[in-house]
Amino acid sequence: MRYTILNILREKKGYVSGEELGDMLGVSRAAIWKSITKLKEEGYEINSVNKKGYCLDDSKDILNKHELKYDNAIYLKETDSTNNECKRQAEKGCADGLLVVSEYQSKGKGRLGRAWSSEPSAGLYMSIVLKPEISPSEAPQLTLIAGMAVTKAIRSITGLKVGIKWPNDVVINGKKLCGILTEMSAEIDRIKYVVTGIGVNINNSSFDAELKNKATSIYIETGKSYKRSVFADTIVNELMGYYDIFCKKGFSGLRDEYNKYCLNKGKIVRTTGKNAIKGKALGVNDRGELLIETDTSIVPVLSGEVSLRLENNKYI
Ligand code: BTX
Repeated sequence: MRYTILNILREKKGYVSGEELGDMLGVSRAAIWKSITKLKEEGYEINSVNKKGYCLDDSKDILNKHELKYDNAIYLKETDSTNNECKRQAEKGCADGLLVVSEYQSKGKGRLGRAWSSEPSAGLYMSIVLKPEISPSEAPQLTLIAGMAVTKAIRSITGLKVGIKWPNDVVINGKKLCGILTEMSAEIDRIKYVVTGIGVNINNSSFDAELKNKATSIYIETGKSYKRSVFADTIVNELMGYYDIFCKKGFSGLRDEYNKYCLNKGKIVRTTGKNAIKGKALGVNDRGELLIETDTSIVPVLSGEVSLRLENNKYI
């Protein structure tokens, strides 16, 4: 009942008396008061004024299952990692497209064993289980489409001109706003499931010393607070739209759009590790590999780390 009351307060946008709410729902004023108390405990800001009733301050960023429009979702107050939770759900046989969103991750994971800093209630931490009929070698392409979904969502909600640093960092002004981690469970030629995890810094007002030169948030870039639920829904919508095209046409159907968002394109990049190469990035090919033009040839880089040289000669 409390979410029906919430919806009424949201629609009315002003004070609604306990009596009016009680009449609408066929319950006592005391029952309304109880539900309002519950909503307040969940973090909703509801002003109560004698003789006027209740009024919702709808500007607060509250994340819970009710705030998400996407149906197939699990919301958790806390988990070790939403990727881990998705894997547990996938092992139990969950449906394609299950989304797990959490307020906080105690062991948020980055790639290659790195950690993802997950400030409670500030960032968006979510993962989705996908079961595409593709070969394991094509799975990294899902990371690319997740990057496109986040980029498109952030651009449409905030107007910020964010872009993708291949393969999967969504960045602005040389700082990381979002990281994506794709993990899979597969047999030799068949994927059982893929988990794509997305972490977006939304309302973080600062980062610790270790991160402050390389991380940023939507709040830091715009000076405005946003509702994480709006990002969650918009990103999932965009992702499912791209996923549909991907399942029908493969990554080649999305390559040109990815290249529009890809910040590496046309820039000098260098790969890291053994046999590192340096050259001009030409964008990605139909398999999502980054093509790097060196002095002698064009080399497709399958995955891994690529540093991107910015105008100020710094690499990110
Ligand atoms: P990555 O390995 O590319 O990036 C991790 C690196 O980024 C860290 O070593 C650190 O330098 C930096 N970093 C850590 N936290 C942050 C942050 N909040 N903002 C910016 N930079 C940061 C990227 O890995 C993949 C991250 C995926 C995170 C999501 S959250 C939901 C899901 N669950 C989970 O455990 N991981 C994914």
